[in-house]
Amino acid sequence: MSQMRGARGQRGRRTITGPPAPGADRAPRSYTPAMTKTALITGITGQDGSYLAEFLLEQGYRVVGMTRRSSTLADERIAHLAGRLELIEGDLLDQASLVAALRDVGPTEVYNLAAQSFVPTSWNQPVLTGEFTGLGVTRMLEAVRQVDPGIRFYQASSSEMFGKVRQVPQTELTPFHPRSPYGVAKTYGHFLTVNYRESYGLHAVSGILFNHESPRRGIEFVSRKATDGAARIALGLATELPMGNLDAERDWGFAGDYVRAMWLMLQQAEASDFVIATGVAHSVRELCRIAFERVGLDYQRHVTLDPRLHRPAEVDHLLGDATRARTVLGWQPTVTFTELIEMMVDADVERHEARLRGAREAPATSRP
Ligand code: NDP
Ligand code: GDR
Repeated sequence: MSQMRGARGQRGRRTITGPPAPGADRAPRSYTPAMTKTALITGITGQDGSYLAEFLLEQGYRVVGMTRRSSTLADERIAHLAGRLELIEGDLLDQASLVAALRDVGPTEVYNLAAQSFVPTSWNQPVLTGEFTGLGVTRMLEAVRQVDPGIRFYQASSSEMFGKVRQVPQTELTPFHPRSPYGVAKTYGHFLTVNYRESYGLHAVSGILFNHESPRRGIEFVSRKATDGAARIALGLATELPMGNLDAERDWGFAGDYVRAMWLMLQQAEASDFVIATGVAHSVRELCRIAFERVGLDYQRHVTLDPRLHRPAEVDHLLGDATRARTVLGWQPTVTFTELIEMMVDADVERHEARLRGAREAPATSRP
């Protein structure tokens, strides 16, 4: 792991080094290079940060990722971008670090992806979620306003803001009714972004993205939990998978498609907000069925119900209408739900098999 930590330069800036990461998979499609542009991405170590960095590098951008200080490394998703990506330290809790990062980097575009993004954690840590996911947006927007109001700003907003939905499908005009401290914090961040656009004329956009997944999705989210669970059970590493509400429905897409939409939003002459979704909803039950079928198993024999995984207030059904993105941005998804889940199962099987091979091939004297 230590070789992933790159040499530190001035003010905590570093360039990562290290081997390609697993899942350096689907290359984004090419657009006209934008040689002079610099993008600063907060949340670079997350799922979306890694796909967005790949996409922007391919467009010819200079890409700088903001990371927070940690005693352990979280570079796994971006290790394959070694030598092409710069990193700078900063934390959404620390206003001065954001101002300094913007001054040092001089970005033309800021993508604010950093957040406490796991909904169940937001009930356990509501104040921290508000600080990161809500007030963090204010700190970033203030930093933009102070350092260079010409910077274009993208805010990672969420379909969780629709919560207890007022209409189906949801569009940019659907009223919000968030159902978790996470959803409430994102709603605050959304309105703050709109407000800074209206108050100060910032080119600030809020992308209202529905669930998007990939082999790099965090293991605690339901899609990855199901694909990893199916892979482990198929390889004899487990026998059952405890799950929560199987009837919840989501509009799931592929993360690689969704980061392209983020970029397209910032290329528009006028800043405005967009819903990004596939327009097709599936249940968690269906997700489990497809994941287990991929490895030749029947989910009903392995998925068990654990009431402790139910949420205090559930979002039952989300379905997005991305007509505006399709007509204004020319955006549309390229990966179907089944293709997405199968891609994730295959990646999890491959990962576990590689680990098992490694364990078998390790010398008998080796210690854990
Ligand atoms: P992840 O949870 O994978 O990544 C979150 C990122 O935020 C990580 O890089 C994390 O860093 C960073 N972060 C958390 N707290 C701080 C902090 N205080 N200061 C600096 N960085 C911090 O999320 P995704 O990539 O899936 O999502 C990206 C964004 O999009 C999030 O804001 C999420 O809420 C939003 N979103 C996601 C959707 C999805 O379906 N994926 C849908 C709609 C919105 P570290 O590695 O140090 O923890
Ligand atoms: P979500 O994603 O809350 O929609 O937020 P998640 O994958 O956690 O849950 C989706 C649905 O699945 C149900 N579910 C389970 N969820 C988890 N995590 N674990 C389980 O065992 C389980 N069983 C059933 C949930 O109840 C829920 O209805 C994601 C995050 O990426 C947010 O940051 C983002 O804003 C939204 O998507 C859009």
